[in-house]
Amino acid sequence: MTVLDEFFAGQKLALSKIISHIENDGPQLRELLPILYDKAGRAYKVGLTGPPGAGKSTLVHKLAELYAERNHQVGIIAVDPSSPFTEGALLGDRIRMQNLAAYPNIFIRSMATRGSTGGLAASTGEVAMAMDAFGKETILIETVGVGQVELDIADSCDTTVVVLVPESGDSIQALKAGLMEIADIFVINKADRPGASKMASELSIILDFKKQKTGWEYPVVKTEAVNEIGIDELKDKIAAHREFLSADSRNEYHRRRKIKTELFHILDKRLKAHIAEHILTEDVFNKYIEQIRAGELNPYDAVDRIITTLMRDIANGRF
Ligand SMILES: Nc1nc2c(ncn2[C@@H]2O[C@H](COP(=O)(O)OP(=O)(O)OP(=O)(O)O)[C@@H](O)[C@H]2O)c(=O)[nH]1
Ligand SMILES: [Mg+2]
Repeated sequence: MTVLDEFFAGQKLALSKIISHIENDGPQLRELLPILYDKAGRAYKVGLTGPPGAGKSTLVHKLAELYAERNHQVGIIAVDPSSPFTEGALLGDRIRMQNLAAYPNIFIRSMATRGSTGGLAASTGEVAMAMDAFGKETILIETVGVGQVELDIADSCDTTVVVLVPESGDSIQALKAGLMEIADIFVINKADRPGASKMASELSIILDFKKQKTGWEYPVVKTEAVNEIGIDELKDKIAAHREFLSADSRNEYHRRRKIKTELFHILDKRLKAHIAEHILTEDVFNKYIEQIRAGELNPYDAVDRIITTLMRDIANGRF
């Protein structure tokens, strides 16, 4: 039996192996990904993002339990769960992962961001696709939102949940970080701490503007993830947003945009991989760098040369 047979027979170990292939960017991917693509397309993807330590992992795990208890197939992708800001988070994540092991219908995978610019690892979309093809119905993707606009999570998920905490200035922070922009649902977690209600009303005022643009009534859900308070409501709001999307005419526009993003992503990856492996090898790179520094070559002409080599490779069937 091949790994793929095992995968389609529903063996979790095979899913793990396939995800490792994806992460390691193995040569078999060119054949593997279209097979997964054919089987995927049914899962609903929910992204949870927010500042370090806001309680994203705790929320994701409680949500996953709720789904799992209703016999739902759940996948969890935790991107970079060990942010340097929250010491001990990794240990917490490990303990939670062990708790989830009790549910046969939950599959969890952690990924490192590996220096890709957004909060999402480069292959997160493909890992989600593997889970989708495996039969996961809801995929929860956790990523830390620090500073930069988290556009990629919004692009690859159906519903984006931004998790904040009542600490002062957080709503302003969210505005700055562009988190306001991408959120479909806001969560104020750690609502056991003072300031949650004040923050909720501040947010609601800003959200009224957003609603006028999109027609979606942006919910602000107060939760206490550790005490399992508000998780049911969050689950209901996710379901409501899903319903809203399916009835929304702009959804067609988003679907088209998603495919476009996907095409560029694949193109970008394939071109860069070929160039890095076959054209801009270490030696060539060093030669270019020296020539550019010596003023003998400018970067524009260098790129022309790379493209010329690329076209020759294509013409010779080496691409
Ligand atoms: N008081 C309080 N603490 C909470 C609540 N939810 C989570 N925590 C605690 O907050 C800390 C961080 O929780 P995590 O779920 O690891 O937060 P995170 O956002 O995933 O953190 P990173 O992935 O490191 O960014 C943990 O010690 C949790 O127990 C809550 O509702 N109230
Ligand atoms: Mg976490």
